[in-house]
Amino acid sequence: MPMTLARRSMLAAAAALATLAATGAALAQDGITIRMSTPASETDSRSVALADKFGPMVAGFATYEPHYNATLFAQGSELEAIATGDLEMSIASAQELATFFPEFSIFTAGYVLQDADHQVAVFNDALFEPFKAKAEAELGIKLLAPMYLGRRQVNLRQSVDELKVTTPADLAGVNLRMPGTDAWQFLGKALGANPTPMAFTEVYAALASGSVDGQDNPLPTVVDAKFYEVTSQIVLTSHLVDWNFIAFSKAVYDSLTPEQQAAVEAAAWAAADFGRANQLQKEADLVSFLEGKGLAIYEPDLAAFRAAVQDAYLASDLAKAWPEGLLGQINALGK
Ligand code: KDO
Repeated sequence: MPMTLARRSMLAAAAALATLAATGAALAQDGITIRMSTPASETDSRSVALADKFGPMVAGFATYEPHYNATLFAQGSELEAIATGDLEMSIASAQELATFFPEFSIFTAGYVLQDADHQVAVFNDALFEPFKAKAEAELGIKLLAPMYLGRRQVNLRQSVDELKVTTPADLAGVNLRMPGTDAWQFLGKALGANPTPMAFTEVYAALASGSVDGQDNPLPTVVDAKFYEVTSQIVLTSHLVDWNFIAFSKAVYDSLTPEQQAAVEAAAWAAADFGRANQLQKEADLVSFLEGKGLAIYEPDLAAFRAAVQDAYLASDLAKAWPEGLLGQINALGK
């Protein structure tokens, strides 16, 4: 459910207060501490990229302090924490931003973003400026760079003898874990499944116990989270070329010198580029690794999935929040 106007106004006021606090704090200290909260593990490509690139590049004036596996803030609560000055940075999703600003849901729609290059082109295009501006003005959050998460695939406990997925009709009745926000739940339904909202850190146990039939994530996540230990197949739907954003406190950013701000921007892009290259390489390498672990991996009828998912979005209330012509502009930046 998108956030009410009153709640968003409260957050904007909190962000303004955070600016004053951060300015004072930053001026009062030699260096600042940049706490980053993510549900991702320490070994996830995005976490490694931020630790190996972002941290060292801001070390002259800031201490980068990552918190993994949602140990500091629960998945989905990070943006509000940054807005209220309780956190400086997160690896945010368009789905989380869509809970504040419904128009962000266009970037969560299945089969819209085509690949990693398309993500970068969209993020850097003028069409994305209003989205960055809104996050800054209403949440006090700067979206510094896009992080490639990867092509999301359907990962199931059932063996292919029990369940072979060719079209969305084959997912009818399948209890598919999706992250908790409305945009994610809609995607699960558009795939034909029954979506169950659940935090990322609970997924392995739910698959192991059978309380869900499956989950959807890119292959690197299936490996990093060891979901392959408790599932039997991967259906290569590639239903969402998923991305996150390096979300950074505007209050802290505004308290920095121009040189420090430039360093933060450069560090964010260095991490995004490094992480993207690593994640793409992993996606190429991991099919054979997962087959070696005994999983069946196969392509469904992609045309059937694409048609069903795109039709569902175009007919949805989500699409009513999309600015006129924006989908065409996004498509024009792709291949
Ligand atoms: C997930 O919960 O499945 C998801 O992939 C959603 C993403 O937006 C992102 O939060 C991701 O989890 C975490 O970074 C863990 O990889």
